[in-house]
Amino acid sequence: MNHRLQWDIFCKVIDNYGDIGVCWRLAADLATRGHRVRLWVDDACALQWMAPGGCDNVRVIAWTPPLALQAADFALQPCDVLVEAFGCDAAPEFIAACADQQSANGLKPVWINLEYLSAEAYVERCHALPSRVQRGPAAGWEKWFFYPGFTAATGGLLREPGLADRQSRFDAPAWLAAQGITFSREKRVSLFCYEPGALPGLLKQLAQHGLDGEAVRLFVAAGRASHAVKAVFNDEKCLLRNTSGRSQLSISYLPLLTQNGFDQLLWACDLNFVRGEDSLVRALWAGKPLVWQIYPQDDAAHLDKLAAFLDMLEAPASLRHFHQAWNRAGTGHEAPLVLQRDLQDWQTCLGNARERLMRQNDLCTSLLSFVAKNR
Ligand code: TRH
Repeated sequence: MNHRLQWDIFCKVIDNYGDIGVCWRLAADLATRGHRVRLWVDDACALQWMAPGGCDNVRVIAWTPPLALQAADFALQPCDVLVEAFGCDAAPEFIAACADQQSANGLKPVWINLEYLSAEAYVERCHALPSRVQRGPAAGWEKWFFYPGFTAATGGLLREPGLADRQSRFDAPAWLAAQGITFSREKRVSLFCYEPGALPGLLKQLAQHGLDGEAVRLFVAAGRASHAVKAVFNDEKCLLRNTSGRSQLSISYLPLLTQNGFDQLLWACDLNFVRGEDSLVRALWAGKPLVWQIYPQDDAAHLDKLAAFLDMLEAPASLRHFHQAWNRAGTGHEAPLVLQRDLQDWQTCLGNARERLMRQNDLCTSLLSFVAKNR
């Protein structure tokens, strides 16, 4: 059992919502397990809608120089664990303050570099490796690479205690009623994406055929996904109907949801389109068929990452095929037709993956035992 530790998490928001989304989840998870967290972030805007209620024992502090160490009570509550999220470097004055602490009382923080999520093989090789700090006031200290991942030899995935309970108590008809929609036989699909080239093709397919003949209600996430869908409708109004002039597709544009509200959306749907990192993990926990739009990198390194993820899933051919189309760069790609049979295969695949992953330690549990061993 860990005693109550003081964690300092440093987060730089690059773009989109994943960096802060993951850091917030980690901070809140640690706090609900009894720890204290200072979350230093250069742009906390998104927390206003992701987590408007905040969380006891998490202090969100602006990461702007000079760092407000005094106001953050650093001297009273020195850092036990320092987390640099996604390869960012913690503020130098923070490291200097940790080094001063060490000269005063001999204690130094466990220093963790929390990496991006990947199913690639290097993750198991590099997880929990130390790297010696070469210069500055903390020269000679160890920094540890900590990799989230999908196997027992990695740091695992964020999964807060109580998630499965919340999910099993979820009432989909009540959730739909709260959206002003009566429970019906429509297939429910959520869409959280960037601007996939196959989006017009998918919307056309859904409007003309639904999902293999069943009408579809598409819940479109606020922001880039909703702009992308509206742009297709502006361009291709006439294509989005079937031959009898009717559309099989109804669309609900969503406001920005809290992270808990976003989970509920994923639980309520029969098929979830997700992107980036955090929504992918949440869709895995939802255990429903999913399609992932991976964050694209200039050198196309994301394609290996995508292939490794599909291997980890043991994805059937139809799911791989759909992912290839959904992640192809450029515009105007067809979206492969999704049949009922495919959806059933995807459901089996995602249900099995959820079960496997649920048996592994979650990221917070792994971090806590790692810290206990390395203090
Ligand atoms: O926003 P993203 O595309 O973030 C990405 C990835 O993390 C990527 O790896 C990183 O390099 C890049 O940012 C900079 O997708 P992601 O990771 O799913 O994060 C979205 C977060 O937003 C997630 O925590 C869920 C949350 N969210 C809500 O809470 N409510 C909402 O309504 C929506 C749409 C999202």
